[in-house]
Parts: sequence; structure tokens; C-alpha cells
Amino acid sequence: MRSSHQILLATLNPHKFQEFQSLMAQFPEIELIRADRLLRNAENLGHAEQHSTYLENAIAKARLANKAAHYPSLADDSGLEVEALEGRPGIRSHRYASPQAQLSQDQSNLELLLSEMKSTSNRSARFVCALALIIEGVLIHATGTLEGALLEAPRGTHGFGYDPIFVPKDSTLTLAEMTSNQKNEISHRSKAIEALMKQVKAYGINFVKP
Ligand code: ITT
Repeated sequence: MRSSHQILLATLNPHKFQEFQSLMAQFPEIELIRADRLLRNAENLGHAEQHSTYLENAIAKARLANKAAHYPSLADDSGLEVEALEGRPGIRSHRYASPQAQLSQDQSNLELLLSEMKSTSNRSARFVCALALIIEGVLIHATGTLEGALLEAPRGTHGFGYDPIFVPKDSTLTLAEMTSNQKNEISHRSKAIEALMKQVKAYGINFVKP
């Protein structure tokens, strides 16, 4: 099966877009296109996240983008699951502190989570990333996770979201203290991309650079 070399990345989060660009650099035949370049009402992507699982949300975002732009479309729905909070903020990670928020609320989300976790000794948490790709009428999906623990105060300036308080298992650095390459070697997103691209290959989908 042949496909164009372009994939619309159905995200409004510029940090995610940046991460995908470096993660997908290992597939130079693929060009990622920003959602705001192709979708007239890109903000509708945010409204598609009404479901109760990451995967359903990712599929909804990918479907919406694919239908609107007629491009192969890839969507990511991700979040942080905290054991002591029974999995919260989870699929609500983006709008944790402010349910109506459209733009990034990273700072207020961090502050709310730290205050909820005050004097909680169980610091275990994990990131989850679900990806959905719609290409040539086929839906392909994959998930990746990253286990770790939460600090009591932020450290580091790289990355985004909850990175400054998340220390991956077997690391002493937060994700925000790591370089983007270090984060990309271990992240939930990189694991999901690896699993997704294996399936893309198994389907016989070839990207052709003009
Ligand atoms: P799109 O839906 O437009 O892709 P979004 O930021 O709303 O952007 P999600 O609904 O998937 O994306 O929410 C993911 C939230 O989970 C994100 O805003 C962060 O707060 C958090 N998150 C996900 N991956 C993360 C990572 O790698 N590092 C830190 N926080 C992350």
C-alpha cells in the first residue's frame, strides 16, 4: 500500500508537536503537518475529547482531523495517572485545574496536583499515551506508558505539563531536567510511536517522499 509522505498531527499542543517532530525524525520519509495549518476549526479537536478512555479520545481526534482535511491523521491522547489519587488526573490531565481550559494550563495543573499530594507518601505515578492513526481508510492504534514517581516540588525547565515533578523509574532526573533526547529515549510517547510504526509497517503502508 502506498501513501503520501504527509501526516496531519491532530494536536493543538505545540509542545507535543515539537516532541513528535524529534521522535519522528527517525522516519525522514514522513512529514508532519501542524493541525492549525490544515484545519479551519482546529479548536474542535479539543471538543472531540469527550470519551472515557485515552484511546477513544485519540480516535475521535484523528477521525475529526481526517474527515476535515482528507489527510492521513495522527492523534495523541495522553495523561498522568497518580496511584494515590486513584488514577487522577488521568484523561483530564490537560484540564485538571480548569475544566473549561482550551490553552495550556501547565502551571495551575502542577500546583493543584502538588497540593493534592501534600503529605501523601505514595508518590507512584505513570504517564500514558494512546495514539490513533487513520490512513488509507485504516485505523491503527498503540499505547505506551512510563512508570515513575512524583516529587514534592518542581525541578527542571524542559518539556511540558507535569514533566517538572515526574521522575521516571531508574532515573534521578525529572523529565524536565532531561534533554529532549533523553526524554524521547524512554517516554510513553516514544514507546507508543514505536509500537504504532511497527503496525504501519506490518500493514505494508509505505511513505513516499516526492
Ligand atoms: P491535544 O489534545 O490538542 O493533543 P492536549 O494538551 O489537550 O493537546 P491531551 O488532551 O492529550 O492533550 O492532554 C494531555 C495532558 O497530559 C497534557 O496537557 C499534559 O498536561 C499531560 N501530559 C501528557 N503527556 C505529557 C508529557 O510527556 N509530559 C508532561 N505532561 C504530559
